[in-house]
Amino acid sequence: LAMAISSRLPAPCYLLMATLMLLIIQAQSITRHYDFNVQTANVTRLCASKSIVTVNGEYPGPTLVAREGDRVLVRVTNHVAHNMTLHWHGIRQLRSGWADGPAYVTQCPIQTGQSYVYNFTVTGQRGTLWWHAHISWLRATVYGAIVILPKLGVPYPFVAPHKEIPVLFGEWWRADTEALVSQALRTGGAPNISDAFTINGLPGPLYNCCAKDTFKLKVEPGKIYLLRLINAALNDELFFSVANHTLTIVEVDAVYVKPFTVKTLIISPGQTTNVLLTAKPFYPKANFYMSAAPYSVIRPGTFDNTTVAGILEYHNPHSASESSFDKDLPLFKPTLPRFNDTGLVTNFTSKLRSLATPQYPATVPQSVDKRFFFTVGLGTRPCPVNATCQGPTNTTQLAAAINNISLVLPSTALLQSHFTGKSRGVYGSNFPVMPLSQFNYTGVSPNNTNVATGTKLLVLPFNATVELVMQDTSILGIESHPLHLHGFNFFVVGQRFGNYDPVNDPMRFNLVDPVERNTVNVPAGGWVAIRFLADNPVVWFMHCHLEVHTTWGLRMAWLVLDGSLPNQKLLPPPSDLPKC
Ligand SMILES: *[C@@H]1O[C@H](CO)[C@@H](O)[C@H](O)[C@H]1NC(C)=O
Ligand SMILES: *[C@@H]1O[C@H](CO)[C@@H](O)[C@H](O)[C@H]1NC(C)=O
Ligand SMILES: *[C@@H]1O[C@H](CO)[C@@H](O)[C@H](O)[C@H]1NC(C)=O
Ligand SMILES: *[C@@H]1O[C@H](CO)[C@@H](O)[C@H](O)[C@H]1NC(C)=O
Ligand SMILES: *[C@@H]1O[C@H](CO)[C@@H](O)[C@H](O)[C@H]1NC(C)=O
Ligand SMILES: *[C@@H]1O[C@H](CO)[C@@H](O)[C@H](O)[C@H]1NC(C)=O
Ligand SMILES: *[C@@H]1O[C@H](CO)[C@@H](O)[C@H](O)[C@H]1NC(C)=O
Ligand SMILES: *[C@@H]1O[C@H](CO)[C@@H](O)[C@H](O)[C@H]1NC(C)=O
Ligand SMILES: *[C@@H]1O[C@H](CO)[C@@H](O)[C@H](O)[C@H]1NC(C)=O
Ligand SMILES: *[C@@H]1O[C@H](CO)[C@@H](O)[C@H](O)[C@H]1NC(C)=O
Ligand SMILES: *[C@@H]1O[C@H](CO)[C@@H](O)[C@H](O)[C@H]1NC(C)=O
Ligand SMILES: *[C@@H]1O[C@H](CO)[C@@H](O)[C@H](O)[C@H]1NC(C)=O
Ligand SMILES: [Cu+2]
Repeated sequence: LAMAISSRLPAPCYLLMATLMLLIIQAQSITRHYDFNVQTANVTRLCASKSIVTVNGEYPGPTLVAREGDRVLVRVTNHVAHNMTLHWHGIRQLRSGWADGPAYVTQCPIQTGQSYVYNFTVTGQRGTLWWHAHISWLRATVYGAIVILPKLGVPYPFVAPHKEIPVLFGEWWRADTEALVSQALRTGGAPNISDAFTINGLPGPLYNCCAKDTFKLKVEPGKIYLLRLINAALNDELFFSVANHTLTIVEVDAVYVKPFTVKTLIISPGQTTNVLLTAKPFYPKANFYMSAAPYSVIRPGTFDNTTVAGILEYHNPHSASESSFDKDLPLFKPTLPRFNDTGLVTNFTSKLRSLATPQYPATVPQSVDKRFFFTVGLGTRPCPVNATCQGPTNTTQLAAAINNISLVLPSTALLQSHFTGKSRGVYGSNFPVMPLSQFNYTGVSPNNTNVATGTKLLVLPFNATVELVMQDTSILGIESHPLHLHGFNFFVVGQRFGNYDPVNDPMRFNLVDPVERNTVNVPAGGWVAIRFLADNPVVWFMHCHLEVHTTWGLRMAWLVLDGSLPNQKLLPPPSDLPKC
């Protein structure tokens, strides 16, 4: 139409029209429709074929692309024998909690043969997030990238990349993970560790018989690439490095950061990190491994310490002979840190800062309405009568807790029971604001390591400013816990090792440009302080993103009350919301 009209108009009018159309396009947000069919697929990894649960038969699953401001409708149809829910990790879900996804928190599962349309808008976010199953351990294979493009005409606050590539780290078991986790829950012991890590579903050349299953990143000399890194592994924080190249961090958890350049980065399960990789200016006549391996302070042998590698291949656009992977070229490997290199992790995380510019401000709450102190860590539960358990002793099972409470999920959804006023007998509203018993959290572990169980929510008034300090404990050993909060981004205002000092530590808080994210590590034997604005009703899950710890109970839920204005209330549930 514009062309037809413009041909009959003088040039200035044409320009004006083009400008107007651009403005209209910019203002427009669209609805994006996705069909996600949950179905099994047979894939071969580590020389063995295995039937896995997937979306649309893809592993990893399809990339969901939206532009800031768009509405997204994902119709999920469950064709497998397992119950299913999907979570849009990091999407704020403003007033659309029904679409958040954690099973028995915001919804009952989508049962075999049923479907459910996840309906949400992408508001005030741009960057990389991801989606994953949020029931049992099905996210082992059911996950994919979410790419949120900036609004039309809005550039990145960094150099425009030549190409953008999602790079998803995963974790692979030869065994069936659902069988594995149900057995672990029966015995009270730790589930078997994984057999491999993957990059975009591929274990790569460092595992036996996997050379053909290798992720290859093809680059051209001199070009800049945006890698959208996602740690979708279940239980492992990962170091990542590309031989002979540096990585410039530009965004984490779909929030821009002040750029900085490293050789090695660390990424925890649940987290996303956008990095720029600049290809060498000339064809280097070499190939380079890009590798990831775990960071852990727990006992060697109790975590998967293998290394996944992909290959960075240079393609010379002007020379056909040099345009494919050549085995005869030298292959360089990055030097990954030792598995327990906490110093590097601390260095890296201390460099993460919000952009804090007028266009991308850091809206850190400067005053605090509600202060909370949570201990996070492991513990035990007594073995059922007459059973033999495989916990730390044969009379105990492994457990984990927040403020010593191991959350028991109800058999209906917390949000539904809240919304319908049927919370009695489902949950209590008395989650403790601090630990019931104080001890030297990072000193000698108390003799009684048992946790309590319960289904308790912590109630927040609408729009309260919250400060939460999360303190690791040494019970059964210190460990770093990536805590993920649904429904909000938060600012990481402080973190240190040892016990939190409520008098002196707040004086060192960064209230100017702290990093804003949705998943943060409680450092091993230390604490982290976060602040957020509770502007999103109603029920929001918070949990360790190490799946094994979530399973043991390192999880809780917030109840953010509706505000008084109509636009401060949770919308009514969609008619197809699954029932329990
Ligand atoms: C996977 O393989 C099994 C055994 O070979 C077969 O019975 C099944 O139909 C296959 N499933 C799919 C989705 O191809
Ligand atoms: C999605 O949610 C919006 C806001 O509640 C609603 O207006 C719209 O009808 C919903 N769309 C579908 C397909 O359910
Ligand atoms: C890669 O780095 C190694 C040292 O880490 C160096 O010896 C080698 O020359 C480099 N190769 C290229 C092609 O950059
Ligand atoms: C991985 O752990 C096993 C068992 O503790 C150990 O034998 C092996 O050397 C470790 N490998 C690496 C690469 O650290
Ligand atoms: C890391 O692990 C090695 C081998 O287990 C050990 O010798 C070393 O002391 C550990 N380093 C730290 C900082 O814990
Ligand atoms: C941490 O960073 C400092 C300053 O950049 C550096 O001197 C130190 O070696 C780093 N430590 C580790 C463990 O990487
Ligand atoms: C435990 O075993 C004893 C002896 O076999 C039996 O009498 C008792 O009923 C059992 N208790 C439970 C709770 O199963
Ligand atoms: C449990 O452990 C104790 C002490 O280690 C041992 O005496 C006992 O036989 C064990 N019980 C079972 C059922 O294995
Ligand atoms: C807590 O335990 C640590 C490690 O044993 C010790 O260094 C510290 O002094 C203890 N703190 C207090 C307040 O007792
Ligand atoms: C643990 O028990 C031992 C002896 O059983 C006792 O000496 C010690 O004081 C207890 N420790 C704590 C922290 O209660
Ligand atoms: C919510 O709180 C923030 C910060 O305290 C304030 O700026 C904002 O106006 C409040 N919004 C509403 C709707 O009350
Ligand atoms: C699926 O979910 C429903 C509703 O919560 C539950 O009754 C049923 O037992 C679950 N089925 C399986 C196979 O877990
Ligand atoms: Cu999550």
